[in-house]
Amino acid sequence: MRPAALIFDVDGTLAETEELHRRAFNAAFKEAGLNWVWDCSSYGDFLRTTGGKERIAAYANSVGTKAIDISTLHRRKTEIYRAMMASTKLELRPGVKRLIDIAYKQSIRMAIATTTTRSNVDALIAATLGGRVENWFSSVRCGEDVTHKKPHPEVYERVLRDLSIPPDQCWAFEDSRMGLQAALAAGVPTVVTPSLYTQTDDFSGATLILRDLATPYSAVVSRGQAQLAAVPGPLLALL
Ligand code: XBP
Ligand code: MG
Repeated sequence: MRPAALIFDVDGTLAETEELHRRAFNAAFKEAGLNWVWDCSSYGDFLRTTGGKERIAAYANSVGTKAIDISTLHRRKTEIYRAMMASTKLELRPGVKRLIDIAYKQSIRMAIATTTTRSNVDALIAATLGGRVENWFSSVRCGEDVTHKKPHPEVYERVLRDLSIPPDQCWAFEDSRMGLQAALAAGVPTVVTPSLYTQTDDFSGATLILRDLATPYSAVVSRGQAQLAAVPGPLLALL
């Protein structure tokens, strides 16, 4: 069925941003005099705590550090992330730009449902699609807009309310189990493109699991389930 709206997650779905986030967290920790280093092998587990502030709080708790100002530390991480974004030639994942262009031409509405900080989204869109995020997406809901972050469906519920479109007429695009759970709990059928840190997540319930949005016949195996999908051609020009 032709969708009435496309709802995109940001980190891992529009672009492979998590390495930039990880480096920004580490730089902020160093500046603050903390001897914390989040390496690649642990960061996948840390991502199960969605939201940067929540992730810092969970880590501080796990290592028994009490006296830190999480808001200030996270604000600095966000500044560093934005500076890194400006100096890195980050690209959208394969097929994303084409899909957005097709949806734009066909007047299919587009939205963003993310746990990340709004200014990170502004920076990513300016660096990749160009211009302001509102030029492309008619609803943009971020970490600041919700009380409960993914896997809670709140961010999707807010987007659906903005769009006034029933969930089953939308398609969500996610890269992680946490994101998939949020979209499904809001009733939105979901296409998953696993990213760097989510290759082994369990994507039960996804409508499609694809290597990316450009590659047809992409077989993706996640926790024992394999799907061979022939769809892309950016999602067969939205059917
Ligand atoms: C992924 C996240 C974010 C980022 C860090 O968000 O969980 O927390 O890792 O961003 P999504 P902040 O996949 O929903 O876009 O530090 O700004 O939270
Ligand atoms: Mg994501």
